This record gives sequence, C-alpha cells and structure tokens, in this order.
Amino acid sequence: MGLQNKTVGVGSVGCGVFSYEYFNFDGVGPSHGRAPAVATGVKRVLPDRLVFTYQGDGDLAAIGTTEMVHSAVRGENITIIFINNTLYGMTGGQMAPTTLMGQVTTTTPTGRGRQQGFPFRVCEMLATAEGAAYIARVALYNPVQVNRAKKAIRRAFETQMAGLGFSLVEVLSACPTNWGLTPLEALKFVEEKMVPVYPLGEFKVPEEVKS
Ligand SMILES: Cc1ncc(C[n+]2csc(CCOP(=O)(O)OP(=O)(O)O)c2C)c(N)n1
Repeated sequence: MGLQNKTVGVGSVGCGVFSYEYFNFDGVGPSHGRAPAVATGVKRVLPDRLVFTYQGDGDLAAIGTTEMVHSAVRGENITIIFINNTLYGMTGGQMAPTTLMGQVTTTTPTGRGRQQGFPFRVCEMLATAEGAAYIARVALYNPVQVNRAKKAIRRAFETQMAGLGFSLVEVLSACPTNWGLTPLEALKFVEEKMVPVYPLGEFKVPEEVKS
C-alpha cells in the first residue's frame, strides 16, 4: 500500500511484545492492555499515519477490555489486529477469556467449566458499536485462509486510511507450545475446535472498501 514510512505499530504485552523488532517501521510499546489508548493518542496527533495495534487475547480481551471497547465506541480511526490463540501464551498458558469450554490450560487443569464462564466473542460484540467500521474474523490454518487474512487486514487498513473509523481483525492463531500439540496438530485444532466457536467472516464492512 506504499505506507511503510507512514506506519506506526503499537505492540502489546505478550508474545507480540517484540513485534517492533520484526517490522521495518516505527513502533511503540505500551503497558499491558493499553495499546488502543496509546494508538488513539498517536493517531490523533499524527492523523495521516497508519496506526495499528497487535494484541493477544489476554492483552485485549482481559486486562485491556475497556480500552478495546471504548476505542470502538468512540470510533477511533485506528486498526486492531487481535491474535486469538485461546490463552495467555507468554506467561505459560493460563486461561484467557477466549479459552474454549473444556479446554485444559495451566489454570484450568480439568478443562474450562461453567465456573470459569464462557468464551468471549469480541467481533460479534464490537459489530454492534456504531463507531466500528470494519470488523472481521480470519484464521491461519491453511494457505487459503492466510490469503483471506491478508485481504481482511488490507481492508481494515483501507478503512482507516479512508478515515471511516475503527477497524479490527481477529486472527485465530495456533499456539502449539502451550497447547502441547505439534505444529500440524495445532493447525487442525484451529480449524476443528476454534472455528465452530468463533465463526469466520466479515461482520461489518463499509461500502467504500467492498469492491
Ligand atoms: C500489568 C501486568 N499484568 C500482568 C502481566 C503479566 N503478563 C505478561 S504477558 C501476559 C498475557 C499474555 O497473553 P496474551 O495477551 O494472550 O498474548 P500471547 O502471549 O498469547 O501472545 C501477562 C498476564 C504484565 N506483564 N503486566
């Protein structure tokens, strides 16, 4: 999109914490869960930049729920890339709000049960916010899905650069290490266990980026 020199990535606390080491553009490191608030500040001061956050489900859907919800409600012109791998990866695999029912984690050793509540569907909730312009859920379990994910992220960025408001792409992602699976088994887990709970698709698309 020719935006590399105009991009500011806002990292998160979690496995994405070193994201600024992997991308060749500017980056900011906020405290846990606060990426949408930091991105809001950056974008309001530098409105011509492409500003996005990269957040895990612990960061975005637990400690950072308030920042995520209210940046969407306010219709901040930022993009959130939300990595849903069903648990807290960096700290050793604890339950997250997105953990599946029955899923074993280090803090749900007999599987997530009724006492730990239910999986949190972020896209469905945010799609009800007037300020949210583009909301999509994608999954990384085969090349076709990877291409769909790229397209969704491009549409989210187009939404932002057209000044249409808040955008979020939820990316269902494997965490073989903490799931105790091989990488191939982990891709199957994404397809067979996660997708039925977190249906894929575009929940909200502005007319301007539909073509
Ligand atoms: C205020 C604060 N509380 C707790 C922690 C510990 N901590 C570090 S990463 C993390 C969760 C990471 O999980 P997630 O956001 O799902 O990202 P992942 O590592 O799975 O990509 C937590 C709780 C912290 N660094 N700061």
